Amino acid sequence: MQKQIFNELWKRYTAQNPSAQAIHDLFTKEGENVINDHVAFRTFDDPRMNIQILAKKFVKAGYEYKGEYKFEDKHLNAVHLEHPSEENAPRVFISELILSEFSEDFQNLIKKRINSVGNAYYGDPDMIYKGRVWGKPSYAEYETLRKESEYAAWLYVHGFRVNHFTVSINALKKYDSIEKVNQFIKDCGFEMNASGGEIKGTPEKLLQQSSTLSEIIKVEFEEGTYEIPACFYEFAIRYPDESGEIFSGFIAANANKIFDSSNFREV
Ligand code: OOG
Ligand code: NI
Repeated sequence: MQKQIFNELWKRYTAQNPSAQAIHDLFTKEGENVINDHVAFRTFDDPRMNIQILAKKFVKAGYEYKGEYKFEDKHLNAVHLEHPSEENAPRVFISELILSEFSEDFQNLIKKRINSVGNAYYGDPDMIYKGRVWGKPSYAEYETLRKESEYAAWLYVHGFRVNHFTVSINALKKYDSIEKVNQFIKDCGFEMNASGGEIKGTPEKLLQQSSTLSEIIKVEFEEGTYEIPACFYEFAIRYPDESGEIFSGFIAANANKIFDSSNFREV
């Protein structure tokens, strides 16, 4: 059951972000077996669509809540879920924006959009596939949101979809370090997110991560078509702790910089 969920999510993700498929296929051509370490979703903390609502589909498929994280400067809560028995089932990372911590105008703008949607979407376990459910975005609103939160602006335009898939470096043979993976990605012509350094984390912290910069795509706004960042691709390598068990959680300091992969940039 979980395989089908990730196939559906991958289809939508690569249709919008063909560079992820291209990178995946480059690894495959190198003889590598591409396995997903995790996927990530973003949402608002409104009870109609918060973390628990987005997690529904995965809980139904047998996933269990594992870790909890806080990002004070970004005004986010997050959790991660794991499947207890399915081999190679990707972890699922879900974050939510704490709306009450933003200006009144910001909150009103988001609430107006959320309220404009009928009951058809909220609470449906298939909400993870629905993308932006609140109608055509306004570029002026996108810019207003960006002043307070890049995350909010991204979510306002892209809605419920996987924000990134993550290649498990542990499952690669030839590209067995994050340095080798990053070099390969750059040699193939893709840009990496350098926020906080290209490599987030250390072997001592048991998790190292890197990511591409989000793909720039054309989006139709009320005011016309604009090019903005969509989704990125991540690479992660996990190390065993003293007892020999592979670390399975997330590291807030790393994650805080991974979020920046989808920040707005001029192209
Ligand atoms: C999630 C960022 C955090 C990780 O692996 O630490 C993350 C996001 O950008 O939505 O994916
Ligand atoms: Ni990630």
